[in-house]
Amino acid sequence: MGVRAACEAMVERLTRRDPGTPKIPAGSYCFQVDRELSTIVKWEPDHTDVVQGVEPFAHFDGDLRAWGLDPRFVDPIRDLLDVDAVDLFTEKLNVKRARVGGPIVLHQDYPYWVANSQDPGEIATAVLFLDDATRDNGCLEVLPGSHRDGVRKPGSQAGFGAFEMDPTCVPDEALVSLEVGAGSVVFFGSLLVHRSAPNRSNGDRRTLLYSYQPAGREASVVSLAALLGGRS
Ligand SMILES: O=C(O)CCC(=O)C(=O)O
Repeated sequence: MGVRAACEAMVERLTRRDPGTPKIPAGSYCFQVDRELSTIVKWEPDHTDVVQGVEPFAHFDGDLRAWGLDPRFVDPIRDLLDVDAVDLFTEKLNVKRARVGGPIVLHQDYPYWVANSQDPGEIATAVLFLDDATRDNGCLEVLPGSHRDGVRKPGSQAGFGAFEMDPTCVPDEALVSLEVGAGSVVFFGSLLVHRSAPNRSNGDRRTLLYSYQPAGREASVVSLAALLGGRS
């Protein structure tokens, strides 16, 4: 199955399910746990019937797992991590729907992964843009050089929101907007400071993110399953 079709099929499947759990606001997001599938669906906080994203899914979606093992992602990641072989650590789909897709707020990936990885410093991500990404539809914005400056101070929020950075600590003009065409892939490590703005356009702005670690380590779904009391 083509990659866009596989993503939309997964969203459709998850939208039809009723996992019987509440939608819980946490930080800037709204999460719903699906224990049976050991996954988390993110809903748009201002439109809680619209999916914002899903993470993880390679353990239940064979098509999307196969895409994540494509050498066009894996080979550059092996170089980036300087290892011979890598495995998936986690996967995320962001669908940022036309007009209603909200922001992904300023953050590094590192703090989100401290609790469930062997070493978040040894995880790197490939972002595949499924649509042209522009300032208007909420392209990725990155802080050049931030991957060399270590882990930033957490923001002042409590709970899950503490993983987010204080949005005022980086001036808007320091961020570079990655306006890239559909089919582009952006690779980065867990320390890069990044965000993306709401989608103000009439088209979706979807990204598929695969995060990798050196081979032989447990995928994040193992700790997630333990946490959720679901599959292991
Ligand atoms: O899709 C995006 O705009 C940002 C992706 C990202 O940084 C995330 O979901 O953590």
